Amino acid sequence: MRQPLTRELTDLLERGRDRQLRLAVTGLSRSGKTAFLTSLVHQLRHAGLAARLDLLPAAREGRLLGARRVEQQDLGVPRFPYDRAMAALDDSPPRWPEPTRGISELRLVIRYRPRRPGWVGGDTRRLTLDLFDYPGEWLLDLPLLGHDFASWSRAQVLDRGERATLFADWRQAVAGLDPAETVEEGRLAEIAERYAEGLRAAREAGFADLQPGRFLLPGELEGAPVLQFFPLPGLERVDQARLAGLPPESLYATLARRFRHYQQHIVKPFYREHFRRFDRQIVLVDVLGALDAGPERFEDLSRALSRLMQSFDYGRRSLLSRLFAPRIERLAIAATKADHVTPEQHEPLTGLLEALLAEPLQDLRFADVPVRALSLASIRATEAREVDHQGRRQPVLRGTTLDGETTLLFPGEVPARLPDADFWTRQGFEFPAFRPLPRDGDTLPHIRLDVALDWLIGDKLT
Ligand SMILES: Nc1nc2c(ncn2[C@@H]2O[C@H](COP(=O)(O)OP(=O)(O)OP(=O)(O)O)[C@@H](O)[C@H]2O)c(=O)[nH]1
Ligand SMILES: [Mg+2]
Repeated sequence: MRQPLTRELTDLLERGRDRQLRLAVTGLSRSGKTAFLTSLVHQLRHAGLAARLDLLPAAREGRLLGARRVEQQDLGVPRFPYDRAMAALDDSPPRWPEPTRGISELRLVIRYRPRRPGWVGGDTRRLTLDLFDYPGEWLLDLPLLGHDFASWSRAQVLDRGERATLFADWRQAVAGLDPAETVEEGRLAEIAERYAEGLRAAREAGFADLQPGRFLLPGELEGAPVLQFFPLPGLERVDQARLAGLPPESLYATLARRFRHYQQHIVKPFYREHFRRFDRQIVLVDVLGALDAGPERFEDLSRALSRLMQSFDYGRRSLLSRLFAPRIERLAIAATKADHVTPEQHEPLTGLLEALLAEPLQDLRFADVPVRALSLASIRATEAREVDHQGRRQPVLRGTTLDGETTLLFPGEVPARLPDADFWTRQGFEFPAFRPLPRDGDTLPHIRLDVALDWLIGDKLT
């Protein structure tokens, strides 16, 4: 026990001396967390050399000397696969890093020269930055911690819109089940599998608000009974006292037990270990992807985000702070993949992000947590150009699609507010996914990653 204690103590001292930060990169599945982390590590490693970080004062002033990966804090957690991500980006043709399937960590030591060298410690300083990456699917288990089985079941609305179709098999399987009946083990596993299939189909169709996260990416839990539960529809019509009095072998009691086990033994440890304490946070949102996918998906993203931000809720009532007491000093919210639209659309994109997060932003302001909203591209995959269109200059993008076709296009206008019904009927968005640009030895091109870095760590580099 001595070793971890000593390490914790050193960490504490370093943190006290403002030389250590833990940054939480938060985002739903496919929001761009891994791309952000890869580019962040890459840019900081090449700071002072080829990296273009003009909007980060320490870099602009030539004081940022670079960064090195060092042994991370928790040796039991895999290391963030930076080299693998870079190898994919440098492949020919370049590829995006793989979707994340488990947790990983990385510790970066940044060297810089302070603006005013102190009396002790020479004229260079070090800032240790702890980062971690995980599958976005697991993030939505955080709001699940705030529920009991009955309220969670009620919160899963699966009988409307497109979800009704995606979950049709599961709905048929649970229809007519009585909470009081005893259901055989194999049958439970089968219904749970139908539920997992529904979740997978919904993810495939672009929905974001999907729980439980481990059903989508079970990792080492594949096939374990703890993953064999599902919400029970219609519980609101059953008397609470009757539910509470049902015998342990009843369907209701069995599912509720598994739900609690999932909360206590899977979700809680994950958050305790990785989100327990962090100083700064960036929330990444693929706003453009949701706009492209249409009103129902956009609505779904909005719901998922507000549930998520409620759990992080930076005020006193927060679920996370009640559970683990994190102390967050500042937050960035970023619309990712901004290179999917032409540069003059970046401002409305940030406006739309703020509209999407209006409620949590209000809470943050109230809790006096400094927030900054921006749009960025961690790894820019397009070039902005202009063409003559009917006698006018028209901004366009040039990029290469995943199947290798190089195109010029104007993807569309981003509404600066939450889109109304009219927008959805009028708007034509064209959003192919692009291949990363070949970098030919250059640093990874980005849009405003330096602004995000300045907000998140710049004050520690003065
Ligand atoms: N054009 C563009 N595409 C991006 C950018 N960042 C991410 N993407 C695209 O978004 C996809 C998902 O990005 P990831 O970084 O893997 O997302 P993630 O949040 O780590 O996703 P999970 O690991 O599944 O939770 C990538 O494969 C790219 O296609 C960007 O800066 N520009
Ligand atoms: Mg990832």
